[in-house]
Amino acid sequence: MTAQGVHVASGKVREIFALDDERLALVASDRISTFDVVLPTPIPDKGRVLTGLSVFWFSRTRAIVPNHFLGLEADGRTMVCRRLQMLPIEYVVRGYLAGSGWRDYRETGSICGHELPPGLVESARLPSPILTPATKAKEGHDLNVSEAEAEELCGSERFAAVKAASLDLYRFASAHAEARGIILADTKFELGIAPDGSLVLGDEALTPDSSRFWPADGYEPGRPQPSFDKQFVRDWCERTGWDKTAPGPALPDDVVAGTRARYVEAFERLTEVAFEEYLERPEVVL
Ligand code: Q0Z
Repeated sequence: MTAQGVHVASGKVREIFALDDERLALVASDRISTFDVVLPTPIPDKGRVLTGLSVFWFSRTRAIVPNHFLGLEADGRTMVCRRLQMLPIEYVVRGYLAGSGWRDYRETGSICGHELPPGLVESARLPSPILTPATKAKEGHDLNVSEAEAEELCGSERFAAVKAASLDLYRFASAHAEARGIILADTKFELGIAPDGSLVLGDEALTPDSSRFWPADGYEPGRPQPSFDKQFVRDWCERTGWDKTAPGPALPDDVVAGTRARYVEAFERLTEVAFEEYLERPEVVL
């Protein structure tokens, strides 16, 4: 037991504490992972940027779907939320061809049962956003499943509601981001069921750790796009010749500073709140 409650789970870069039977605290650290390895050097304020962005989106999307957000702690990195029964599937919405979606399309011409037009190139914008559910793997990568399989696992009524909510959230957020120079290529939602049986958006939402953010400036289909936030780190790691197995390399100061600046830039562009102001008054994002 700590001031923050009982530790119940760790992610790569986040921790969850139980405050009581109904409430959890989600704490975003400054750790950063790249090529699936957590690096030994933190990025100052990364956790506060991510928590601030989640809270910003939660406060602006609650009319699309209710969410688990209850409150933001004064540290800017801790979000208090309602405890939910999480669904066994995560809901990825893709507006562009990247990552496992690009790989599946190249190999089969479709993604999670969505037939796509032939001739699309890497990073191409899709004719319309698609939902590509994935099962949550404890270790390693999540497994894409068809909508039919997700429907089996969630129930068809529940699945229809989750699908509509996820696509609506993506359309809202990608339009907001694109108007501010950030392409939201894809994003992952985790939903759960509240004690009253209602569907609720949980976890973090529409952050650079749960999404692919690309700079709209310089977007060019036909090649991989640079990550808005992590590209400095990735490029530097590539140049060191690191074999991408743990432990990762310690980052030099200029790479840390450049990466922090990109997270802060994403925060400021999307929220239109000065990051310094968020640090003083985290509730300004609400
Ligand atoms: C989220 C995760 C993290 C490790 C469980 N509102 C909720 N109710 C019940 N469970 C969760 C939530 Cl958000 C829940 N995760 C993902 C987050 C560290 C794993 F910060 N696991």
